[in-house]
Amino acid sequence: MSMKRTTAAFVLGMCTVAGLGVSSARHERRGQPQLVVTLCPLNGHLYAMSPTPMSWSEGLAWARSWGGELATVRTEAENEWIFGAFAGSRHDPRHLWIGLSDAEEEGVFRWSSGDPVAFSAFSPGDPSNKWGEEHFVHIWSPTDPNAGLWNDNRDRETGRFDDPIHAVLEIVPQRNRSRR
Ligand SMILES: [Ca+2]
Repeated sequence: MSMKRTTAAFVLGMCTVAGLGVSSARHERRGQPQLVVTLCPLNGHLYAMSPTPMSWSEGLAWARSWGGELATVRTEAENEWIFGAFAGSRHDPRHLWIGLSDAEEEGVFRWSSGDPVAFSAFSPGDPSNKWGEEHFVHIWSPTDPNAGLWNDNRDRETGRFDDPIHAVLEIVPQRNRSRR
């Protein structure tokens, strides 16, 4: 077994078991469901999936209500990790909203976090802006031929094959400190 394969297996194992409740006072809400977050060992950021399908706009509001943002995807490895952690399976598939949108200016995609666009993973033919109405980006579900790649879509709760679209929240710990 190569060192590379060993490392990948270790990372996958950590991602699987690293679910933990956010316990800081900032995120605690008495009498309401706690946000269950998963630590990504690739970057030390915290991620969570919306409990129900929702539109991109609803997902952004939900993420910000928890002090986060819709996920900003910076690398192929982060994209693959998010897909593996939250997209389910072919038997329980979910599309996943990420923070990318060109709603403000057609053709100019920006992250809701304000971070620079340093990586993209659109599927062949996308962004298509079908009917001039697709301004919000999700990761294709496991049932799609382009599973794991990105599509621009309308601000809606379901995608191709009527698979639900859930939002992915990202919290960057110590965002305001020098640690990246
Ligand atoms: Ca599209």
